[in-house]
Amino acid sequence: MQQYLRVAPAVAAALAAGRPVVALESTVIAHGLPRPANVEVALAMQAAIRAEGATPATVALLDGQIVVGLSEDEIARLGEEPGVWKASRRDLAAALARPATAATTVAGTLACATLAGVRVFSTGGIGGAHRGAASSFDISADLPELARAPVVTVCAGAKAILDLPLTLEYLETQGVPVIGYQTDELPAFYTRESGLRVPHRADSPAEVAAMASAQWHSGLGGGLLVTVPIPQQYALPQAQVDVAVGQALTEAAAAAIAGPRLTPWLLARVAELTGGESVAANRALLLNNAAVAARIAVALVDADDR
Ligand code: PSU
Ligand code: MN
Repeated sequence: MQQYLRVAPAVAAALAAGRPVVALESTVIAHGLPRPANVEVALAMQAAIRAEGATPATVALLDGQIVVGLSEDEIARLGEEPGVWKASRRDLAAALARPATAATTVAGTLACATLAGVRVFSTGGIGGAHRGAASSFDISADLPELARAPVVTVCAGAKAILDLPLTLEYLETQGVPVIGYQTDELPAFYTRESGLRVPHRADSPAEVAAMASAQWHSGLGGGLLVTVPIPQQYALPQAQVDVAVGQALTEAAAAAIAGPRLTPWLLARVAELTGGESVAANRALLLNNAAVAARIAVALVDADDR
């Protein structure tokens, strides 16, 4: 396994000492945000995690290895190199063998975090069941991986490009506890509300840590999903999001965009249609999620010490 896994010294030291660590994905760097905001935000997320007393561990595949804990130079490389793969779980072995430079999705990052023993992960929005999934079967590998990996994933819900009720149904089928953070509703990324109730709620990092401890120390295993609403002042107007999402979906269907290209295509189109405001919103929720995840990681260590 050592051949394929490289854990950065700072991350390895924190894990060995039982100190808090937060994993970060890299698809947002390579495919989710425009340059140069991508690298700036990636570094700011790491800083936000450090400010809460935890160690950041950004994940990607470089030169035939899973790297858990990218350096600043490696983050810049991911943000600038052309042809970086978008790696879900099914792409990891191929990227290692080739080798290909690969950014990891939520599913890919969860699989790699599990190998390294990282228990908390922060992202922006998870993948989910696409609209029309009942016939296309396009359900992100993020959902089964959230069930499988023994990790707390912190996100801002899922974008309205997806079928959110179907996404919640699938998470229920897979046995993933979906926990609203200081909310009873599933947040919808750019907006704080979706009109959909989440099954569980936690109002503090300690409450999330207590649920995770119960799940893992009881032997139930698997992951938990914490959904954090975007900070109010950065939320986009619902109508603006609805119009942009509607237009992006219509255009994607007309252009027959499907498979792994679909999510990045829709995200880029919605970003174009909503202008710079969507990038500011994306940045704000990514930093907020990173800070909440770090507080949860700290609370988990405290729970272990008791
Ligand atoms: N949703 C977002 N932003 C993102 C993604 C999803 O709002 O950057 C990325 C994540 O890396 C997620 C991936 O894991 O897209 C899902 O892709 P797919 O639907 O092809 O599984
Ligand atoms: Mn898909």
